[in-house]
Amino acid sequence: MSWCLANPLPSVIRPSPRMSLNNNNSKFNPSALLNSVTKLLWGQSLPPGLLVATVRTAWNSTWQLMMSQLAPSDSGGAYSRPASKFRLSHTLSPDGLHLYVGLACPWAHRTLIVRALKGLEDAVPVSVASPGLDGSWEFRRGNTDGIGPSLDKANGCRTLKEVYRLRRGGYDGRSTVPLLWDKASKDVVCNESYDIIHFFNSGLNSVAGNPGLDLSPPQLKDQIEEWYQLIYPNVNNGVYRCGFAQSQEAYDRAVNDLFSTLDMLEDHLASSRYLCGDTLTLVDICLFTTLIRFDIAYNVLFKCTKKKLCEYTNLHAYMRDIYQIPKVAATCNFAEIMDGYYKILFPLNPGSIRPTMPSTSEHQNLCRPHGREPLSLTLIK
Ligand SMILES: N[C@@H](CCC(=O)N[C@@H](CS)C(=O)NCC(=O)O)C(=O)O
Repeated sequence: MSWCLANPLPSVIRPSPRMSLNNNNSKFNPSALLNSVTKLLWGQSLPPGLLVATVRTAWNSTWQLMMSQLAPSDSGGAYSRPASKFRLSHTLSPDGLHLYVGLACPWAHRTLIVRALKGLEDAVPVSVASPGLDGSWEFRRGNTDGIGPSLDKANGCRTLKEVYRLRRGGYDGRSTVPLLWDKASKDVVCNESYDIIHFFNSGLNSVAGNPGLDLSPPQLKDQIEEWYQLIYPNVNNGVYRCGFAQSQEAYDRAVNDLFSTLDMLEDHLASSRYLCGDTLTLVDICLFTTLIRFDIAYNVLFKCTKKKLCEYTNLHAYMRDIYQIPKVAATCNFAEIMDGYYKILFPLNPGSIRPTMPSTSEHQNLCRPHGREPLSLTLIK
């Protein structure tokens, strides 16, 4: 399965190019084979009761097997996200850094936004990976201007796994984005988005185009941390806890945590322009990358169904406010996000059909006035 789960599909259940249902030239067509077998056994049509019962049993067991291997969970069926392996605890030289991202990924999206707001585009070049059919990240030539899928511009690798393996000492764990790479030492510097955004905010001011912007000012650090301790488990990871829950109880808990937090944020944002008052901070960026995916992916695919984000007046306006900050919209690639979720998270959407984009999430709609200026005494720089 894809990004955001533990491991890509094991090769035994990974469709080979010849087996792919999308491959018109394929010689092996599994659905035609299945059709022939059922016709042989039962004539023109299988009795519906038998068909459903058989497929239900087979699918349930396969689904449980896939989910238990791909999305680690506790004994109660609650998703438990593996910790990032490479954390950043020291300062780094600004030379030779390279960022790897995937555009569907909310964690990588944080790093792209902070990179853009701080003016680090020249100092930290980026390679954009795309999810392959087995969910692991690979590099393909893109055809978009701006930030779009690309080849690996730092190491010329074909897959992100190959990049991780280039590091001294090798690597055989999860190959996740975002990944900050150091060309000089040929090593992974960090693969935890929260560390990377803090570093981009304050560690590269000597090479930043916008060094005056501080998204984590000293007087707000404690508040930022308090908000993050609430938002990370209940919203950022909360949507994944809903989508990857493997029991009804785990899902119910996750969905309650998610929506009670969104309700609370909705109240808070009625009188506060950003989470920490008038100042845009890192924790707003962290919340934004989940909100912008909410109605187009999580509401449907992850069963975050109690409400759509567009039903929350303040949260939706807050999201539009951030979307309209110069350079932010250019980091949001809705086609990549929708493909990334609906086409790649196979166990949650086996038919791979990508639903229509809700109109409230379209660019023109996100550009309509948010009306939040009066809440703020000072404007962002
Ligand atoms: N805690 C990490 C999470 C990163 C993460 O889970 N990235 C996903 C994409 S959304 C990924 O690359 N998954 C690939 C895999 O699990 O093999 C962070 O915040 O940077």
